[in-house]
Amino acid sequence: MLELLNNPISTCSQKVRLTLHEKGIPFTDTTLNFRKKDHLSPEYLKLNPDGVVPTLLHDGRPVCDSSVIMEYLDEVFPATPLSPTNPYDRAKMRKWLRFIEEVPTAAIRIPSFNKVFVRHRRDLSQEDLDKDTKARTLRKTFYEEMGRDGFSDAREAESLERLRETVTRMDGALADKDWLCGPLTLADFCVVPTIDRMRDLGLAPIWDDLPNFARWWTAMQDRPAYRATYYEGTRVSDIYPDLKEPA
Ligand SMILES: N[C@@H](CCC(=O)N[C@@H](CS)C(=O)NCC(=O)O)C(=O)O
Repeated sequence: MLELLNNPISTCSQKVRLTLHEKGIPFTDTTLNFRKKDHLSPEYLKLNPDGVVPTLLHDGRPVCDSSVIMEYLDEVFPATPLSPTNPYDRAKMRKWLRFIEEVPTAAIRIPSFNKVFVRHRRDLSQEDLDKDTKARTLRKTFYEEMGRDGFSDAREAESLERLRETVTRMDGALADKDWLCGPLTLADFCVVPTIDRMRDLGLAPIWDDLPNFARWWTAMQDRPAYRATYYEGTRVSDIYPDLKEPA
């Protein structure tokens, strides 16, 4: 009944897997291979014209965009609710969702591509590089800017500043509660993949001085849904061993 077309290391996919596991909803986990460009195939583009993962198939009908999918799942499967019932509190949760999409989710792409994914473009001929860029439905200009050498130092610094702003804002919100909105909601799960990726890229020192944030992060990692989402092969350091910290 539910099939998630996704990729183990994709942060957007992880948001949805966290939600499915937390709510205890069974689903078929189908991997799209980025290297083989499964997500840009004509067949997949019919389901998701943006050519990105994840896409949820619910009884064969596609639902696209990770935050939309999270809210959809919470509406269609109301057991274990992850959204406040009161409209004002729900608006506050959605504000977090929008902020997370606009700021940290966009920001983490820069260090992720600079440190990890750009390596696949380094040895391409100019012709193949242009072909690879043109194939991107949603982010042609992003790939153009990245080129074969990655984003500039200024872009990297700006992204790190935005990530720092995110964890600082979270630390403030968590001063008087366990989760971002009080009870555990979609907002908490929405930001987890960015934080997990930060740690995987060696950026955890950014939150060294933020005790409320650190408490939230420890509690999140204790959840069975977190452990189910991050199986072996879901982190960039699982796939690119040079990213592993020396023992
Ligand atoms: N707004 C979309 C963005 C999805 C997105 O950017 N997915 C990335 C992986 S996290 C992707 O498929 N990238 C493929 C590519 O860059 O070619 C969502 O939240 O679902």
